Amino acid sequence: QEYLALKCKVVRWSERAKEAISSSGKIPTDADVFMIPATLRPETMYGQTNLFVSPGISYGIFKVSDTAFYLATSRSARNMAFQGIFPEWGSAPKVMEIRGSDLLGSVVQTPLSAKGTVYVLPMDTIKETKGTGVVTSVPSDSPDDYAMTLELSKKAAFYGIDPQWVCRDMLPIIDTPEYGSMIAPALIKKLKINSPKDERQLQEAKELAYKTGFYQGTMAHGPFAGTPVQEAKPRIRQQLLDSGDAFVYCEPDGLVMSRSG
Ligand code: ZZB
Repeated sequence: QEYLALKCKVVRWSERAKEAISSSGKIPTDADVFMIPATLRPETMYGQTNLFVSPGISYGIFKVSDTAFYLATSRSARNMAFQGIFPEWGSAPKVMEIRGSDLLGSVVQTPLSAKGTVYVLPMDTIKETKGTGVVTSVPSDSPDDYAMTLELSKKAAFYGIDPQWVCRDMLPIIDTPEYGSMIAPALIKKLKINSPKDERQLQEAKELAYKTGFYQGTMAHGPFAGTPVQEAKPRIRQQLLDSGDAFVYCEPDGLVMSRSG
């Protein structure tokens, strides 16, 4: 599987993260730390509204240079080490670990997004064995993200977050003949999905959203508005690579995943 790994620079740490980082003494105060979501949908990046981490996952912070650090799962960093992402081939220099629960409420930049910066929120269904364990939320186009956004806005106290961190305004990013320009909310309604735990229906919704968006979608936002998604997608991906806001992250299926995960 080939993902695009997006570099989301932290602009403000949560109180707990700030404390953990400063007491570790491992990250220079003038260095940038980037949270790294892995995505298959670069064409939806305009509509990012939040960043999701799993409260139960322990993330690593890895040194790329004296002034740049990446935050992702250790499993994904080990894979990155063999893809020329860190200076020394085969090694991912971990400087510290931090729990997802300590990251909630931090603020990060989200490249290409209309919002510019977004809050970090919890998503319990993130799998440690896939991607980087960090997920960028696009509730207009991802049924999982929409279901989680609804859940968080209903139960902020239960999740231990400030309700104001949950972004409620979605942008139309992709237009489709069948589901309009808000495909995720349309599918959640159609398939009667009530919770982020409705795994089977969410899987079905995700597959439908992928297919419909890619084969029938037209961009409704940004410089490629009016262009078919099939054409715009590789161009937006390339734009993110050229600007240095993203890099390619590949995940070998099966073998390496089960060995290191
Ligand atoms: C932004 C985005 C926008 C995504 C969208 C999807 C959609 P897949 O298909 O199962 O391989 N993701 C990435 N890592 C994880 C993880 N560890 N646990 C749970 N979800 C994860 O899933 C790849 C997609 O699932 C990724 O692409 C990411 O969300 C999320 F409009 O990035 B995506 C119809 C889907 N639309």
